[in-house]
Amino acid sequence: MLFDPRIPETAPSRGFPVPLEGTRSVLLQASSQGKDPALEFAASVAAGLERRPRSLDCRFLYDEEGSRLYEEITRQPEYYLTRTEASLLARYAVDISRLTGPATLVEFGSGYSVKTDYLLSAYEAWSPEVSYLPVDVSDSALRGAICAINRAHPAVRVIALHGTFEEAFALFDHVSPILALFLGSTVGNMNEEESRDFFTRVADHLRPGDHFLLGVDLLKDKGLLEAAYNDAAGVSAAFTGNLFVRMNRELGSQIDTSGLEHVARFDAEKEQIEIHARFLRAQTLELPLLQRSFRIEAGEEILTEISRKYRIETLLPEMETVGFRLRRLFTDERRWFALLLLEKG
Ligand code: AVJ
Repeated sequence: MLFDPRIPETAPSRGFPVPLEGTRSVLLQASSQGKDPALEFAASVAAGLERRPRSLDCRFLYDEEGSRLYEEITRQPEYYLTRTEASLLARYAVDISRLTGPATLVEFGSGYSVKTDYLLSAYEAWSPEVSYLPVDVSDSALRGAICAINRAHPAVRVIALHGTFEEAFALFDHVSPILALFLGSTVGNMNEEESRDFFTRVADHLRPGDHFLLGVDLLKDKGLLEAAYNDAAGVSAAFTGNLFVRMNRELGSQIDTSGLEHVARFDAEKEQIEIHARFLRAQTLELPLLQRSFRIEAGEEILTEISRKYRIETLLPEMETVGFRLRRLFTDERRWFALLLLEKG
């Protein structure tokens, strides 16, 4: 889905809706977007570099270039996740809409909303005036999504939220019934505790009878998993490197990115892919905003992302514990990916 430059750039707006000219859509800037973003970014980086092992918040991977690179990852032959999930949505969107009945679609981490298309088409059968609330930290991806949806689904009302998942919960009180979407195994970026907290928050903000559609990548052969995160074209490597390009640009961190290597491997015990930037030689990472610098030694690895892989038999009880019951499980013939349609009890 291409970014359409016709979406007007809006004046900086904090906490109030920006109507997008000639459309029925609005782009909301969550309140957190009003604080000093560079200072917040710097503080997060400093905290991560003080941790051992060192790690960075994966949320910052998704600036404009990062969102674009991730979209390119989804088209790589080795990256089966998006393709497999899209085929499930294509096949089952109508079944899903029949199981939930009419609903407002709220999507966490919507990106360019490419896969959501199938669901929007299915829900348009109930009424063409579907409301769709995408939530994402990438402003450019949201604008691209709004534009594409306006074109493909002119009757759909898009209320996009540029902000964190946490800020989306405030919207839940104003819409019902809801189908909350968390697709693409994005939950895999969260550790066990973070995902349990997140699911609890989702359950707490839904009303009985609301639904939650969760897409997860299932545990599979290590070779297939590692190939997906080490594509031959090098897009995954560029995606990891872009975090440092962004830090150089926005924080003045002065890293020579040619001295970094992308390392993604499967940890069989933790059942997760771990992605790192390995420093081929020692470098000093500067954070002038905080007047701090960090010496990174040759061979050191900084964790940029985890991507957890799931077993239905452990995930399902976890979802039940926080207050969901399974309506239906959709999975492909190879059992590579699963969509869980859950109902808030
Ligand atoms: C966006 C979290 C689903 O974990 O597969 C892909 C991110 N990073 N390749 C994933 C990612 C490198 C992706 N998610």
